[in-house]
Amino acid sequence: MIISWCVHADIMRPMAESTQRAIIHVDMDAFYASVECLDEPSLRGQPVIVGGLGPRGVVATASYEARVFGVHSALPMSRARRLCPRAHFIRPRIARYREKSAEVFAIFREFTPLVEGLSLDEAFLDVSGSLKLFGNQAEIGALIKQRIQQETGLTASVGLAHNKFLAKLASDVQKPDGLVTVDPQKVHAFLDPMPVKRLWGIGKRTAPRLKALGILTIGQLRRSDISIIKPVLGNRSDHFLRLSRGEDDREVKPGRPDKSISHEVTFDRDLADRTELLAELQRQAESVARRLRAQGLMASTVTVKIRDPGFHTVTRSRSLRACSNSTQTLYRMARALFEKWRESHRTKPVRLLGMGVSGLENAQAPDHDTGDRLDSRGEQDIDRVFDSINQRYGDAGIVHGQTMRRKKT
Ligand code: DCP
Ligand code: MG
Repeated sequence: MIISWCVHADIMRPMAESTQRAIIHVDMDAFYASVECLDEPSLRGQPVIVGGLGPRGVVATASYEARVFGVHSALPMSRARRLCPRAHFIRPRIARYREKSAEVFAIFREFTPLVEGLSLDEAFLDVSGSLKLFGNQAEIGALIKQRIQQETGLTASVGLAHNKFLAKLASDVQKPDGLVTVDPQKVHAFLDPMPVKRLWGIGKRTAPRLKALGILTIGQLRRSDISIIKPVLGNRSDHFLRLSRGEDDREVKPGRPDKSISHEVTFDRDLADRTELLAELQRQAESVARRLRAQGLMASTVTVKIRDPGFHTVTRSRSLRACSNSTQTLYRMARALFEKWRESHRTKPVRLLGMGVSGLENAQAPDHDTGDRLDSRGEQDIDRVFDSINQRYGDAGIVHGQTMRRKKT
């Protein structure tokens, strides 16, 4: 029995180990904005900016027509309005983006079970085992792009390479609607001219220190002696040298894009009132818990994020005794974390408040049925009623009492 399984596994093993892997990275173009243009055709070809519309909102994304004006993700919305006043400004509709994301991911899974979602609009695919079925890697890449376009009405940029690192860089170099292959023989030609900050982990702090050593490009890093870079890159020097040579042996790990779910809000004015802050936290717990339940998930850790008017941000996390997706259980933990912070910041106003969950697990896992649930039967029943009403009447159909109070004030 065991022997036959081994033989079978050998036959089934994708060509990965004998030859190189075939990795595809797909990233949707201006994702939120493109979905808005899809649903409202009059927006097509126009500058469209999606993000928070309040006085302190930030840009989630902008259509390529708006990017020409210098608008990009994470820019304060007030600045985006100055840069491109004639743009269409739209509040995000995450539920709708999730629907489109699910359509795109369903297409990925027709080509390979090895799909690793990184976010709603981005995934790695290992198609090493699919080559005989669908054609060579470039053909599969083109086919995926075509099917996304035909079936979802959206465009994607696709990178093809023999590892994740190169595939991800490749999908980015010809955006939007790009299709770029990194030839394994021409890895240095591809990487060498790129700035060092294209390497994962080299950011605003490290790049200037490398620059001081005369290292601006990946090529210059690749040719550097490890003793030169060690004072800056420390025990990660080897890792970065490997990346600079285009080496990366991480596998595509199939899994869901949501490793965490969170909700946060920047208030229009700083808020110091405890009741109002707790009401906001309750609303967030409700939204996060509902998303968990909708995806059949439970979380093991709750995180609260608090930013004060001086932009000092703290996050506080704690694990639950057992996984949960109950609004009240998540809220109780978030409230406890918040109250703990408040003990030492008694009257400090809050600029941003957020809560999130991580350590996500399938709610159907057997230990959850019989396990040590923190949520009472009654609370689970209430959640179910809320979910069904919200499904019929939209997200704000029904909210907990405390949330209601905040909405009225
Ligand atoms: N997003 C966000 N806040 C950010 C960055 C992104 O809310 N700071 C959201 C909006 C994006 C989506 O995530 O539409 C995907 O992020 P990408 O970085 O892939 O950006 P886009 O898909 O919008 O544009 P691109 O064409 O550059 O991929
Ligand atoms: Mg994208």
